[in-house]
Amino acid sequence: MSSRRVAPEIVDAVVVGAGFSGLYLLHRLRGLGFTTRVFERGGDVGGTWYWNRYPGARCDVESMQYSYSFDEALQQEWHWPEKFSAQPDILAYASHVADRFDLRRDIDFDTTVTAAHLDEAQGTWRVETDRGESVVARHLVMATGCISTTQMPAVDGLESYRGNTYHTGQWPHEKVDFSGQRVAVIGTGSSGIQAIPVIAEEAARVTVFQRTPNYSLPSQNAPMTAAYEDEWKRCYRERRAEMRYTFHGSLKDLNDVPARSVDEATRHAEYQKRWDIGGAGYLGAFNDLLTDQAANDTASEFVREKIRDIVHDRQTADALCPESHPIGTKRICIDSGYYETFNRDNVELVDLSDGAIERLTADGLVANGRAFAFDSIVFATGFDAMTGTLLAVDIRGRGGLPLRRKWEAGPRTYLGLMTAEFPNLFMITGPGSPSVKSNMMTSIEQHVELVTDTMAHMRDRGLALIEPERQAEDDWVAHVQEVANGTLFPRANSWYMGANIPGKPRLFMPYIGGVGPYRRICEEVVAAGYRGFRLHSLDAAAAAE
Ligand code: N01
Repeated sequence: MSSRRVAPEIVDAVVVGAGFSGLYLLHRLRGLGFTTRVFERGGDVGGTWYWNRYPGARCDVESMQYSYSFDEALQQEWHWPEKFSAQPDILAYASHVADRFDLRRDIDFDTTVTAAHLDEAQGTWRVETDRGESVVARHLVMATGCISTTQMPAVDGLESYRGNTYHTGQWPHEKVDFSGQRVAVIGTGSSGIQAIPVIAEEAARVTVFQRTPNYSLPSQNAPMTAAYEDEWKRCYRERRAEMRYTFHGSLKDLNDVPARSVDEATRHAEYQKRWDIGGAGYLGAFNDLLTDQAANDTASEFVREKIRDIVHDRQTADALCPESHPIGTKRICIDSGYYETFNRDNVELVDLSDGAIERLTADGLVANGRAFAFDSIVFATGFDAMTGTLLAVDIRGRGGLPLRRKWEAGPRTYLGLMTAEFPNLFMITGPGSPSVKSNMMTSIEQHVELVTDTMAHMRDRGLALIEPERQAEDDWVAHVQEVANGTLFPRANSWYMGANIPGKPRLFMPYIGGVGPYRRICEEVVAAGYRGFRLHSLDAAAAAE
């Protein structure tokens, strides 16, 4: 037996993640002639849609807009059955894309990237996986998604509970049958709000534990009509081009006047119209809802009135009415029959605003001093968003600097794309980019194209390394916070602010300056010869040390 060490394979790019970012990256990199390895911790493609299989999981961006635009034939041939797509349909789409472009052959599934260390002398990244493989890459692209590391609350007695536990973000692949069961759902964010109505139809009893009430708007979901689909497909080219420069990366009807520039009846009619249409377009009713508290109050109060109209029990309705944050400053929820579910005999709301889940017991839990028995407990308790997945990998840049240490006080990036001291490490929809404050598909395509074009640019000019200048990064970090501070967003204890994770630095992580304006900034940066980035050959890098 030989003890000779086998040199690790060298590729142009390692991509981490085979969700919508990773799939498009692989397709583009291949087209440009770059050798690529993709590592994916899931058993198949789909990313967030692979993991989030909980009952009722559905996208809250309209199907015709939540899809790739890069291939005309693909967007013409795919049929979405509903206005808002259910998780199985989106996963089927991801799978179709993987088949259509023959992507799976370059993806290692069930493989977690554990470490990535920069080799400064070689200008490469050594990437390690939990399968013991080591790959050397000229570029490392983290396509790990923004909401992919689940968060379990630190509750005493978790191990002692003998029933079934589930997290919405790590749902089993086989059908979970709640028939006849007493089920607890902890958490009332987007996931809980989608799951609760569906679970309530099946289970004997559902008890919802709510720490903070959320605003939820009806999706008014409906089957796709041929006329609507045809119209979109006919206009796809122009509409996609327009979407790229809109504020949210999607086409929404924005009413560009302040809320209090119209009288109360007109305002009410505008809210009602948008409530009836359904979806997040409600927040486009007026142009100052997220910057002016008094304007926001009018939109918040309209939804509270709706809750009180829908929910029969007065005490439950009051408990469901959000008061502690302005509407839209936590991710708005979009539901199918959420508030109506509390009129069912088998559903109970437990308000934790003055209490807490104290501990889990062998047969249930104790909350607000009361003991409950459950067959199953569903944790809809969210994610360590935006940074959790990046920091779970032991990433080390120049001088062995761990990314975790560099980001101790919060993520620092230039354009949400790169971070100084970590050359050739790209993040798709990273912190400091519009990411979760946009139609993710639009933002993913923009970043994938920017990263792959940049790699081609470097190759054509014989440049080995790219990294942000420290000053450009400092200025961008300050700009991201300045823009956020001009809005109502910092007033909410949201995961945008890192507030859901104990000890996480508190700052607004996504860029709220808008998808269109952000894209223009990126275009200007590139046109100005990658302003704010240092592009250089390996020799120049070594000489600069
Ligand atoms: O997670 P969340 P999510 N005791 O963090 C509660 C996207 N998404 O999975 O608000 C009791 O929003 C917590 O309470 P509080 C979307 O971007 C999209 O629902 O912190 N409760 C909160 O109610 C979304 O925003 C779609 O006080 C506890 C809930 O758990 C993001 O994913 C669908 C607790 C967590 O809500 C995350 O949504 C689903 C505790 N110890 C998700 N700890 C669509 O496209 C936490 N909570 C539609």
